Amino acid sequence: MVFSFLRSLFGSVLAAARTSKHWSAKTLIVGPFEPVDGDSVACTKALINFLRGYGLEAFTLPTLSMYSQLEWILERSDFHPNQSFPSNTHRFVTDNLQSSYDQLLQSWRPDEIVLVDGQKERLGFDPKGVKVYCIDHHTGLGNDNDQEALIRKAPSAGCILIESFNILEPILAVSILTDTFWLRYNQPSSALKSFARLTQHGLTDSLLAEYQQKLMVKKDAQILEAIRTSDVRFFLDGRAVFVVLTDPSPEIHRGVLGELGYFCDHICVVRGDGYVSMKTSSPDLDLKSLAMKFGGGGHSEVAAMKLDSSSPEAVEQVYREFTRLLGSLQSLTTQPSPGK
Ligand SMILES: [Mn+2]
Repeated sequence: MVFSFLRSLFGSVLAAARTSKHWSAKTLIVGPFEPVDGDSVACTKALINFLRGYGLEAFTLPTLSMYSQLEWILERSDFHPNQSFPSNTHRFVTDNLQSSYDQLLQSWRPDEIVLVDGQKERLGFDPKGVKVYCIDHHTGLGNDNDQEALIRKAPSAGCILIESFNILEPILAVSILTDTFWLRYNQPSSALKSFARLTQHGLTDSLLAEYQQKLMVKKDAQILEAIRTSDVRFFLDGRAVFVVLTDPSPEIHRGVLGELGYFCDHICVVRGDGYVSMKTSSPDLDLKSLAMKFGGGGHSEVAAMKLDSSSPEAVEQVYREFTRLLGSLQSLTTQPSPGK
């Protein structure tokens, strides 16, 4: 008893010494109510491990949703014993965050709630007077570093835990892989620096291989089959693709977009029922105005429309407009530089 009190006291001081933040004796760690992703879940787990390592009390709440490829990260012991779950479950989800929180308060009141990978409006429940501290890398409203938040640009919230709080739990590899799409987007070289720190503190090849295996999304054979049997036209050296699906299923449509998004920068997929969605990674393209010609809308980088019919004529008209738009992009990028 005395020992655990001393451990807790010294833990608090030690933890504070290694970071700019004073950690509370009792902390509830949560991600935003949505999205629940590999960044928010891995950060939650890392902070629980870190604080408990200093003898402090730390728990999390169940989430509104959980992807099956992420549910291995949290364990029963990450939740307060008083939090009730159906006995046959290994999925720690709830359909009411407020009632889960209220249930927790009946037996354990945190000194502080730490929200990782989101800001206060994404807490998703009334904290009932408990102070909330946010750690986030979404800097839409600017940076922040005070008693209530550390918000700054970073590849993932996990990178802020690593760089600013010296939290080097190997599980943070999941945060980095998720938010950089396996080191392809969102400041990948800066993410690599954070990754390197994890490898110096216990992240081994076998651990990383295990994480990656667990994060793998099972391939739906129907999606690969749809790509194999559809009218798929690649152009622009394979960087652009136009697909005509016969299937009207939105699930297949979304799956095909996701799959081809791995290989192509510019995608247009026509669904069996005439719904068309388009996506580009180029800021120089305006897909919205193309969609508007067909009565649709969206954003310049993601847009959609619904054709009156998916007749071959209507589809070919979309194909012509899409390739023409991309042709304008190509002439932009292949223009000879001055002096040549
Ligand atoms: Mn994130």
